[in-house]
Amino acid sequence: MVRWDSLWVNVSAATMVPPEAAGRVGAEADGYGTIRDAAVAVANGKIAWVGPRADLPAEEARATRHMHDGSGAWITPGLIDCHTHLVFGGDRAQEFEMRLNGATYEEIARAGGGIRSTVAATRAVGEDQLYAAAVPRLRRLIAEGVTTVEIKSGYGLDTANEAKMLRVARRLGRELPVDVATTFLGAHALPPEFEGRQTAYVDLVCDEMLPRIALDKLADATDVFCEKIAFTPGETERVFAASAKAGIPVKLHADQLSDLGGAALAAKHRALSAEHLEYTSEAGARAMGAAGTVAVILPGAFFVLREKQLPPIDAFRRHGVTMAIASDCNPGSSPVLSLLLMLNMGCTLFRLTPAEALAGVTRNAARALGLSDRGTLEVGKRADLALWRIGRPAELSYWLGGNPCIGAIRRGESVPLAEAA
Ligand code: DI6
Ligand code: FE
Repeated sequence: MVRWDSLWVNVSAATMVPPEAAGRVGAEADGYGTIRDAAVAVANGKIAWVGPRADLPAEEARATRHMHDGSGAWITPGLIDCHTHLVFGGDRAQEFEMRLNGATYEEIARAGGGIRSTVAATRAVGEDQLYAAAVPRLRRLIAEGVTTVEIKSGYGLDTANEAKMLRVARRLGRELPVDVATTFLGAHALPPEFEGRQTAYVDLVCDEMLPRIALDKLADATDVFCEKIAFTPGETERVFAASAKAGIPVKLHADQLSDLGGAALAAKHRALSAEHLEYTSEAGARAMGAAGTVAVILPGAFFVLREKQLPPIDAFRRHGVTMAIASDCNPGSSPVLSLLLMLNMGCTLFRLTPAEALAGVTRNAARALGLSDRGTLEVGKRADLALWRIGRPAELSYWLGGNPCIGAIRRGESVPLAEAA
């Protein structure tokens, strides 16, 4: 008999197992995999048992080290924010103000502002300062039950500064109670010193940055911003080839501002995910469905940029594309510090159902990161849990503002939320 470390009772569980698997674990096929009057047990950092409390094996339950009375709380998988740029220097509140005075995002980017101004601010600070600036942002996410977060580079744009950003991201994962998945986004923007020499910059990304970052094991994935104001599909393929050579999986910022066929390109290269996707075509959605490439939708950037073009959610549904939602936390297009707010915006702006939205920050976000050990409440998965003072799971998408998270567990250990706030 395995001795359980912790057991939660008097809880309702949104296991987030997909409807087709719900019966197997005694859950409802309601999109949340609900188990009412549930019990969840943890041993050695993993989920050891989950099911209706009435079925709890008596001997293990008695021998459990710590019993927790959930007092009617809901328990879900720990949330996963699978797309952020939350390590950066400075902020862009000033550009926010410029936009409100009439300038467009593209105009600001072409005038050397936008991403480039954050590049200057990121290059200008040392590792400790960059770390200190990121900590409070990450704590805000942790306080909402986030137990895994992805963090991209992309504001360094030279080998030393890209590596600096990724080291800061790794350090956040070591020092804060959250798992950090890192993504190398050297092909985010053309740095000013390469003006007019874009091919030479892509050479640097492929021939110097990627091998160095792979050698130092700084990146779990490689991403590219494929867009008219950034990198072409051809350049994207070069970076993908270099990443494949380094043994690093790929992701893509695709079809955010125009349709360059980014979704199909990501699918062709078996990318873990394609992200943004406002301009993705039916054919792009079909290709993603066939390849199993996850669609990461980012309502924060859509909202902040006041986009009109909606991502093709119905096409994603028709073609069986797995959909995730993320904060895209970045200083330009998505200064977002709340993943729960993204659930609301995913529903309100993109017409996701609340169940789709919650799957988008649990099971499907895990897939977008290639992590098969988390994202649902199932025996053998990591004991990453969030506890909520809510009456039903739809509340996680319903409120704007406020935070009903009353507890989080990561690898079976309690996460201090008060400190995290
Ligand atoms: N798409 C975005 O929305 C962000 N990056 C990207 O590739 C914008 C990043 C920024 O403006 O700083
Ligand atoms: Fe992004």
